[in-house]
Amino acid sequence: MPIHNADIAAIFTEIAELLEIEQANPFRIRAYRNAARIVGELRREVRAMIERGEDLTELPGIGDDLAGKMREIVDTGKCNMLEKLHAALPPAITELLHVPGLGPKRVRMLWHDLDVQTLEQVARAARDGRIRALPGFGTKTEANILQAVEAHLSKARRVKLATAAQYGDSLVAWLVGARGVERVEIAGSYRRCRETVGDLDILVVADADSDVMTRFVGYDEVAEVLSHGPVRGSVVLKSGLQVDLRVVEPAAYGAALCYFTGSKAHNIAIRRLAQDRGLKLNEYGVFRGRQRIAGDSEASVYRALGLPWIAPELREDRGEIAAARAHRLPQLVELADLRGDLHVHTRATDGHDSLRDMALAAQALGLSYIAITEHSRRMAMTHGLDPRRLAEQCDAIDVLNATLSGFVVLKGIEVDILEDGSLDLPDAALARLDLVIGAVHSRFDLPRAKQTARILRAMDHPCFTLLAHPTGRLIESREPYDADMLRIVRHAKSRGCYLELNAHPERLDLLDTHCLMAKEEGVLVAINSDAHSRDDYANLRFGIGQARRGWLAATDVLNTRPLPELRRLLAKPKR
Ligand code: DGT
Ligand code: CA
Ligand code: CA
Repeated sequence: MPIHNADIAAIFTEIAELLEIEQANPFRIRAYRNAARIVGELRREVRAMIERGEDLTELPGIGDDLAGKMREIVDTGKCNMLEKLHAALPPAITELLHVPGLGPKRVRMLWHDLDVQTLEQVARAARDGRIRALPGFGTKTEANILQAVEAHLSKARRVKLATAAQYGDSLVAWLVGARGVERVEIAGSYRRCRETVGDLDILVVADADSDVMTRFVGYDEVAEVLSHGPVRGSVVLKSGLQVDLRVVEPAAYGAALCYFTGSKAHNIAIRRLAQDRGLKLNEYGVFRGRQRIAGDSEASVYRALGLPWIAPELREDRGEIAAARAHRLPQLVELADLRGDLHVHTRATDGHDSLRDMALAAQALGLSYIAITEHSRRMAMTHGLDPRRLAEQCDAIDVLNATLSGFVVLKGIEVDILEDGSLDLPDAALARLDLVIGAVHSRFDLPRAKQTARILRAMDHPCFTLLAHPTGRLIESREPYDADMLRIVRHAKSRGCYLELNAHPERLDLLDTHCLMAKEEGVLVAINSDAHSRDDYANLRFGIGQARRGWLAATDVLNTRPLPELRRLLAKPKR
C-alpha cells in the first residue's frame, strides 16, 4: 500500500506520545516529535524519495535510526516499535490522547491511578467525581475533561485539506489508469477548498464497460468497502478517510459535478432558481418538462439558470448567486497571479534550506521576489535573530542579490509582538528592512480588549508592514485568540499596513470571512507560504484556495504586484 507522509508523521507522533506515557527519555521523545513535524511538513513524498534512492538522513533531524523506520513504514505500512508500544499499553490510550486537554501526563495518571482505559470509562469516572481526587486535577479540570470527552465522542473526524490532497491526488492517479476513463474530478468540500473535509466525493466520466469501480474498490489503501454498485461505491481508506465515487455519463457530467461540489446550501438555492424559471435541476441535468436542456458542463447548467459560471470556492450561499446575477462576481486570484512570497525562513533560524536555495527555488517556480523573514530573538527555540545576526543576514542578502538576475530577495523579519504591543527588536534594527511582519506567538489567552490593543499598538510602530497569521488559530487544534478583527482591519487601513493569509496547511490564517472583510475595508492581503524549506512553496496552492473562498481578486492581493509597485506600497509613509 502506498504510504504518504501524513501516515509516517502520524506513526511518529503516536510513538512520541506513547513514549511520553511510558516516561521515556525526553530527548528520544523529542526526536520523534521533530521527525513527525519534518515529515508532516515535507512537500515531497518520502516514498518517492526512497524510490529515487535519495538519502533520508539528509533531512534535518533524521538519523540512521529514524530513516530506517521511515523505510520500514514505507515498505510494510507498519512500524514494529509502535506495535510493541501498543502491546504494552491499553488499546484505547491513543484515543484518550486526542481529547483536547489530555496530554500524556494526564492520560498516564488516569490509566495508572484510576485504571480507566477508554473514553467511555473516562466520562464515567468524571461523572462519578473520581477524577477530581487525583493530584493536580480538581473539579474544574474534571468538568473540562468530561466536556471534551463528550464532544470528542460525538464529533466526526475531519481531515485537513492538505492531508486530504495527499490521499486524493494518489487515488485520482490510480483511477485515471482504469479502462475507458475520460475524466476524474474530486468534487465536494475538497473542490470548494474548505480548510477541512469530511470525506472525498469523486466523480468519474467513463464508458459503460469501464472497470473503474472494480479498480476503485481494489485500491491498495482501501480498508473497508461500504457499498459497491455499477455507478456508485463508497470505501474507507486505511487512513480513516471515506471516499464516495460516482460514475456518470458525459451528458450529465456538468450537472453531477455541480451537484456533488455543493455546498448543499448553494445547491438548494440554485434549485429554487431553476424552479422559478419553470425548470427542474438535479444531478442529471436541467430539464424543461422531460427534455434535458443543459448538463454536460457546469457552465451550461448555470447558463440555463441565467447565470455566469460560479467558481466552486464561492459556492457557499454567501451572496454568490446575487453577485452572479448582477455580473459582479470577482475575478478570483490564481496561483499564477502571485509574483512573490513575503514570508520565508532559512536555516539561519528554524528553516531547513540556505538563503540562496530558498531564492533559487522561488525563482524556479516563476516568482520574481521573496522576503526573508526570520523569527526574532524572543522565539529562542527557533534560534531567533538578535540585531547583530539580523544585520549579518541583511549583508548576506546584499551579496546574494548581486549574483541574481530577474529576482530580488527582500529583507524582512517576523518580529514578535510582545505582550504590551511593542516589538521584539529595536527600531534601528527594523529601520534597515524592506518589510516588518509582526506576529503574536505568546499570551494567546489575553482578554479581547487587551489582545486587540496589543495588536493595534504594534501596527502603530512606523516600521510595521504586515500582520502574520492574524488569528493565531491552528486548524482543529488551537482556537483563534480573542481579538476584534474588524478593528484590526480598519487600523491596518489607517496605518498603511497589510494582513497576511498564511498558507501553511495547519494555519490557513486569515480565515475566508476575514479576507472578505479586508477586501471590503480596502486592505490588501499577502498570500504567503511561511516556507521553512524549498518544498514548502507548494503550500501557496492552499493559500490561494482560501483567498478564493474569501472572494479575493488578484487586485486584492499585495504580492501579485510587480516589485516596483510592491516597493511603493511597502514604503508608504506612516505616522
Ligand atoms: P464534507 O464532506 O462534510 O466536508 O462536505 P461536502 O460539502 O463535501 O458534503 P458531502 O460529502 O456530504 O456531500 C457532497 C456534496 O453533495 C455536497 O456538497 C452537496 C451534495 N449534497 C449532499 N447532500 C445533499 C442534499 O441533501 N441536498 C443537496 N441539494 N445536495 C446535497
Ligand atoms: Ca465530501
Ligand atoms: Ca460524501
